[in-house]
Amino acid sequence: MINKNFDFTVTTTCGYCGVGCRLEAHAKQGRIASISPALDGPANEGHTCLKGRFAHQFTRARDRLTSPLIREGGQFRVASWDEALQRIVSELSRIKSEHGPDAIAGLASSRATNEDCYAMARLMRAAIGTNNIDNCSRVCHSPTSFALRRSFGLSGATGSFIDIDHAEVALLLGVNPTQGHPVVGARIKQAALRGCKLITIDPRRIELADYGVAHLSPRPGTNAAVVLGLCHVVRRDGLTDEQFIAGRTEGYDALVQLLERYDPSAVEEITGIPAADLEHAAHIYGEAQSGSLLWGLGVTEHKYGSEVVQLLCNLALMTGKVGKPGSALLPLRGQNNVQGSSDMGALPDTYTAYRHVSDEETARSFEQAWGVSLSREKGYTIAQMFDAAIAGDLKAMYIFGEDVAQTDPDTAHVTAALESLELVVCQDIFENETTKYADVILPASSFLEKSGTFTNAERRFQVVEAAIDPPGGAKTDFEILTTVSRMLGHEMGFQTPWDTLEEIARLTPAYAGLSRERLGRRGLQWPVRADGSDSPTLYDTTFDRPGGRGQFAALPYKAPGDAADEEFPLVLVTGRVLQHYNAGTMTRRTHNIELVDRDWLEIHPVDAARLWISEGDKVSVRSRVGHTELHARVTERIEPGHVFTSFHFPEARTNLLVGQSADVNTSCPEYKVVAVDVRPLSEQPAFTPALGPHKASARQAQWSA
Ligand SMILES: Nc1nc2c(c(=O)[nH]1)N[C@H]1C(S)=C(S)[C@@H](COP(=O)(O)OP(=O)(O)OC[C@H]3O[C@@H](n4cnc5c(=O)[nH]c(N)nc54)[C@H](O)[C@@H]3O)O[C@H]1N2
Ligand SMILES: Nc1nc2c(c(=O)[nH]1)N[C@H]1C(S)=C(S)[C@@H](COP(=O)(O)OP(=O)(O)OC[C@H]3O[C@@H](n4cnc5c(=O)[nH]c(N)nc54)[C@H](O)[C@@H]3O)O[C@H]1N2
Ligand code: SF4
Ligand SMILES: [Mo]
Repeated sequence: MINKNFDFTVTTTCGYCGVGCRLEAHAKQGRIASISPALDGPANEGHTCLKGRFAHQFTRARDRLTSPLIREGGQFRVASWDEALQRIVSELSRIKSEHGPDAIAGLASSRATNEDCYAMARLMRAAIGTNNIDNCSRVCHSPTSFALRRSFGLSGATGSFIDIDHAEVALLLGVNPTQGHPVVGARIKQAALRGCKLITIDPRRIELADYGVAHLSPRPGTNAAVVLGLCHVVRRDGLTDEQFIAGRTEGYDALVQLLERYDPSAVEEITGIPAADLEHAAHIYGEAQSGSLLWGLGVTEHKYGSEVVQLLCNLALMTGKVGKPGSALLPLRGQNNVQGSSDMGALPDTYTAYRHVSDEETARSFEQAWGVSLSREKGYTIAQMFDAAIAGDLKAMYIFGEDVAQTDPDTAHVTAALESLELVVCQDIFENETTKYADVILPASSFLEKSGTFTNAERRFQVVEAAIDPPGGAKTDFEILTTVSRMLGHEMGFQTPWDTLEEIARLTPAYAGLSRERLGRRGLQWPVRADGSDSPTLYDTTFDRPGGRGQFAALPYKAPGDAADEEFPLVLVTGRVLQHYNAGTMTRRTHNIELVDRDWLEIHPVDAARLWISEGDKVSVRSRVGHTELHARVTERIEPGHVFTSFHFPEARTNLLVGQSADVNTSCPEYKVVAVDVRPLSEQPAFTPALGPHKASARQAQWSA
């Protein structure tokens, strides 16, 4: 408990995005009075964005969950903790004995701490006895994790944000940092103003394009061709680092053969990027002594997202731009702790530090520590959980801090799955779209009300310190998860999150040197060795693969899972805006709502004119799987033929439009390519002209795999 009689300040870590800004939270009489940036925060160096600094009023929103709720006769009623937990434990025990442990699944929250996520994974593995545990990295950067492990060995950025300051060139593919990672966005702007050459590649003219030397605007879903084209030119024009290729890599010959097909004019056919622009960009990157690659969901949330990340790794390997200052590969991981929730083993196939559940030595070490026997079979991914629920094989889901009914693709499928379950438990700080399907709702704590660690997009473990108590009868996630486990008969033996951190370090060689004291104010980047030394730069001498070499991947371009046609002539891309955060539960309850009060549909003036749509009009948006209504914003930032919207407001129901297509290796949804038909609703003209198929789709169809 925090003493409310004193005003005090704690240094903590922001709970919104993966930048990991260090914050000073100033509390007065048990409420957050204000937040300011910590001047020594390594990722933010005295800066924050408007979310970290100002968006904290949600902590005391009137509709915060403050007591457990139980569904009875179709309605929720307030219940005591004892009753709610008893209900959960007796139902889980019944389902386990009737259908086996694999009829139960859990989701860990990438908004919560490493210690919470570790406890959640342990709850599922040890107390329930299943590997059915996943987190929202699945719908986000799981392709990055897969690809980096294949190409280089480890699932994390190869360097740090500070590499941007030392890079001669920064190439951004499918990432929009001034909205999604604003403090990194500002760092990139400053670097560009000091002379760093910026290349942006995005179907939208993102803000950073205005600071760059080249902006390429590919058709959505054609990144593979773009990157293969860049590699083609780099090789053709002798910009490769032959010594690096010979000394530190393998598999180059197969790539060279493949690259022949991707000359700039062939790439122009697929992507729509003028050949000369591609050549210009390839030369800027290839000729530089140092260069960093940054990417986001515009790469990963595609049918071949994981393959495109492997292709980006090719580009870095060919030019020797990895493992040295200024030459980093920086996937801008999304949530405050999505790197950490995955590192902690909240995944269906891996324990901490990505050690496979079938690895005998690892599994035995956890069996010994936890005193139970553990399954060697990998569990369900999120998408498989929903399919199994509909098929009747999955009976219960414990959903900790994830709003799947708003944020997962194909909302109708998700809600059908939730409806088929016998037990849905939601542990959240607010009611959301998913809690509508819950049987029991548990009131939990936000990042300002708990302690532990988050791991940012630089692999940096940083301390989180409570500034205030959870409101009313809400409890910390850590207390709830350890209690449920105890009631199920598995005592974890943790008094505080710091005991959990100690266990994580003890059972994970890659995190062996972690402790609260060593993390101090600046944190440590994994691997953290037993002596406490850490690793800001990976692969400076060898890669983390058998044999120590980086792996080239010869992967051709293949057409995306969806494409525009006569019935659905526009391609919808979805993403985020600066003012709101994912499901929006928190930012919609702050003053940010006065800045942006809805999800807008961005449309190019040419398309708007042809469809008789004006700024602010209400429009109908229909895809192959669903339909919704949005307000139009006419802007030249988007290319003709494409439309864009965000997914922060439940009223917009953006994910009704997204189908089941997903990354071939990781099942990350293809949120970024959805063929749609858009029509005006207000002041409907007598005749509504349909837009003919965009040229892009015809060309893409020729390249279909
Ligand atoms: N303000 C705010 N910040 C956030 C979040 C938030 O909701 N709000 N969410 C956090 C989370 S969870 C995440 S994962 C990150 C995501 O951060 P980003 O990765 O930056 O996410 P997006 O804006 O979804 O997509 C990035 C860009 O990809 C482009 N794109 C789409 N398709 C393609 C394509 O085929 N090729 C190319 N080259 N580009 C394409 C889009 O136009 C968009 O500009 O942000 C985090 N930060
Ligand atoms: N169309 C479309 N859909 C998308 C995307 C896209 O680009 N386009 N992006 C996808 C991506 S990258 C992601 S990561 C997902 C994100 O999707 P989600 O993970 O569902 O979204 P969040 O809003 O980050 O958080 C989910 C829930 O956690 C709760 N919460 C926050 N902090 C805590 C805490 O400390 N404890 C507990 N118990 N609960 C907490 C919030 O109230 C919220 O209900 O959305 C995906 N959905
Ligand atoms: S940039 Fe990200 S981590 Fe930093 S204050 Fe903003 S939301 Fe928080
Ligand atoms: Mo994300």
